[in-house]
Amino acid sequence: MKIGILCYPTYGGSGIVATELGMSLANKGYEVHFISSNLPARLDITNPNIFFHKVNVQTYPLFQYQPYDIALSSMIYRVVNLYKLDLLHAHYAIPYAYAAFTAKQMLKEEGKDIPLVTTLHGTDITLVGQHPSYKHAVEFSINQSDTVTSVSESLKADTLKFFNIRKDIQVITNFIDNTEFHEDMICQRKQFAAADEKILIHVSNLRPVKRVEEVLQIFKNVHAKVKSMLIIIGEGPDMEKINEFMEENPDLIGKIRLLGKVNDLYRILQLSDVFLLPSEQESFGLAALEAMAANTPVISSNAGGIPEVNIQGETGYLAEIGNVEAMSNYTIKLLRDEKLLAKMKHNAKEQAMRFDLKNILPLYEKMYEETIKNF
Ligand code: GMT
Repeated sequence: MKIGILCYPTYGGSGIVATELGMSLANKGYEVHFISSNLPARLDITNPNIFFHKVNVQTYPLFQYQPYDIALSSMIYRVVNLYKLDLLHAHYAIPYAYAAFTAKQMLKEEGKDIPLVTTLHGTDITLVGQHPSYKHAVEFSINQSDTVTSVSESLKADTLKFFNIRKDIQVITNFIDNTEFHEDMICQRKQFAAADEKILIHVSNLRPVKRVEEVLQIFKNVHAKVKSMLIIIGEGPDMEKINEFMEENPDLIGKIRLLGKVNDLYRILQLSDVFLLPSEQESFGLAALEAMAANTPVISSNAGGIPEVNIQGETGYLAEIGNVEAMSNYTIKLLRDEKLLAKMKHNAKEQAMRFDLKNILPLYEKMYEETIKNF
């Protein structure tokens, strides 16, 4: 089967899910064509079954906004024709499902067509997709997709609540390739923390929904009770909030390490004791699953799909969105009790095994086969 994957080339979220899925399919012999604005962050382009097609936007002084979506649908149309693709898989509704629909219309002009699968990832439904500027186009392109999947039950419920959807939505959760977590990948703890210090970690795109100011406040509360340091991985608009916090709390400057965008994330996750995710919205929380795959329990909010991943009292603890005190107290309790911490580290890994690639990939393959069969 020849599959076209349309995705963002990002370091996290939908871009990572799309890339990991495409690479796993390529390893099984599928021919996979990535169509994106840049080479996706984790894509192994040396795999002979993987192709990358960069969307080139022709800039012109007349345009106040460059027409990316037109360039994208033209590229989709060209790649489908050139490589005789069997199926398109759009990751994130905006603009991918919409652009794929336009490409399908172009193909129909020539008496051709291609099945389209759209996977909803989160903010395309809960945040950006809700805006009146996009809402109708998002609803339209979901309804025009041949198959629609969502990464959690919670996101499926939100989609049905916020939009008028005529399609059945299949839940295929995000996944993790546990084989990528090797013992010999463990970094030296002493590179980051003293022997008696605990390590807290947060990984995100530092957008307002991630509530990084709460990560910092939780760390401050924990640090007052438990010898600890905080690692923050990622870049984004709320970076300034971190700088402001450090200016207001100079005694903590040496205890906060900002690592920016990191490629071999697992190496650092593996040496952490607790992962913080106080998000205001999270359709799934892939970052939490990645932490669990590295034996790291999660202290989180109970937003969206997080409770489907992080299990209260087993793989970590959850509190109401914004309840910094509860998240701080849970972290302190966990870090003070070595036995509990060891048990939760073990449980976190077991939970990650439930979401293992080998369990989820066959669901995607079956869904592709059924989509083509019913087309
Ligand atoms: O978290 C983000 O803001 C990025 C966003 C994306 O689409 O790239 O992530 C969403 O998709 C991820 C992969 O399916 C989910 O694990 C995240 O929970 C989801 N983010 C939100 O819902 C805020």
